[in-house]
Amino acid sequence: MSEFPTLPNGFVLGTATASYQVEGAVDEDGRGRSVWDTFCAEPDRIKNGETGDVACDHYHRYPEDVALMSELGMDAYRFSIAWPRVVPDGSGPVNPAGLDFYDRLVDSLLAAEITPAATLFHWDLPQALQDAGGWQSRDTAARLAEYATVVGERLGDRVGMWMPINEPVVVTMFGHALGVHAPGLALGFDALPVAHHLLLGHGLAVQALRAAGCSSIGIASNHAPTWPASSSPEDQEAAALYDTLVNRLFADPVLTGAYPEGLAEAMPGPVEDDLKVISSPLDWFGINYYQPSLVGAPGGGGAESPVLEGAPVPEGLPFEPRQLTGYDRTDFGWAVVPDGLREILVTFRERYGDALPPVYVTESGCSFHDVVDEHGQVHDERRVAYHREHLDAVAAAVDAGVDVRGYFVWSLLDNFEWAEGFTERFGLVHVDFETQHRTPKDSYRWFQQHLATRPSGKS
Ligand code: PNW
Repeated sequence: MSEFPTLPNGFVLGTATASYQVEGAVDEDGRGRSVWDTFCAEPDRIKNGETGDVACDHYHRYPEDVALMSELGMDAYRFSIAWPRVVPDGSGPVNPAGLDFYDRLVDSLLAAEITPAATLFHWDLPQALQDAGGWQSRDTAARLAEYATVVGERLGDRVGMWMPINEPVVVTMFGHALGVHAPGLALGFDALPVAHHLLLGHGLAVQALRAAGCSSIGIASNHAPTWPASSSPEDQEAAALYDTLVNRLFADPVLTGAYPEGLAEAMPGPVEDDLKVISSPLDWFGINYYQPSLVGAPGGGGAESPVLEGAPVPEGLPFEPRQLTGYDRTDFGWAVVPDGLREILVTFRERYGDALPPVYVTESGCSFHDVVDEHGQVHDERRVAYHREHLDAVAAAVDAGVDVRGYFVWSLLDNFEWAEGFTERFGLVHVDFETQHRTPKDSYRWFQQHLATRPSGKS
């Protein structure tokens, strides 16, 4: 098997999942409904009509999954807490059984010497809050902070890293502008207030976690280098606008306390005081990376993006996502561009300078339609190459002066991939969704072998 990249001492390696994608048990122990339960029950939303009702049954099988992590030997595990398990109606009474589940999970991770890294909101908003306006309503930000207090007070003494929100840009774009994720709203540019409320929720939750005594607080925000389709001024301008909307709209307020030029006016104002909350200091900044975006001016033909595949590309946009050609692709159709990870890390360092705290790659991964062969093996050498090359890209960013502290593989397990259902498999561990049998893939073995011989042991 191929050589393992050289990473700084103490570099954290971890795996990642999210509650709705792995837990199942949606009606158990007092869990309330989430927007994803509702969305999956609507016709034609999810490939093959699949749902997260059972998913990986992780709610019941977490001891087996923690044992798999323990044998893998990684330092950390990033999971998300299901808001509707802990606060079934999104505000008001707390469900003790929901908190107990995460308490057990955290304790078993610690017993296995794995650092728990918790996300508070990885998209499963309580349906009751959606009924009250969801992220279109400013109140939802305050509800997130209340829930953060509840969780922080219970788990703050044991969780090693905290992230209030996963990928605000995907919630805004996919959930509210395009309508391909829950809650399925296709508001176009009218989705911009959602971005502000998510950011405000992030800031208020950061403050709530700190007040509850939690340490090491960050964010998991997806970012991608944005490449103009050509050197024409029209394509450059379109790409710059896209970069502003998908990268800077979320990172600028958090890291600099200001919206990119022209965007503050689009937000439900006045935003000045909110920006002070949104820019509450972070201990680290998490970047989820999958692939670069190629963007041109509208009307260039080929208005198609692998990222938006299956989604209608709305008419009248001032930019046009294009197909990136000339790269290998995953079975999901996403381009494999390891150097894009180095580029976005270096861009963040250049763009934000000392305002950028230490960085973690909070997600990186690839979907292949893996099958278990007759010997019970999964030979996913393309995933081995993917992670080796992306870790090499991290090492190159470190050499270029970016303070990158860790890398989380998306994902530990094959799981419910949102609108794609169970078709896309990102795991280091194969899951048979009929039997729930777990099969470690060759990529799992590759990490395991390296980790077993790591000179410094666990970091
Ligand atoms: C992330 N894009 O979502 C999420 O955090 C995970 O829950 C998800 O399973 C994983 O990536 C793989 O999709 C993304 O279009 C969804 O650029 C879409 C994009 C990026 C990340």
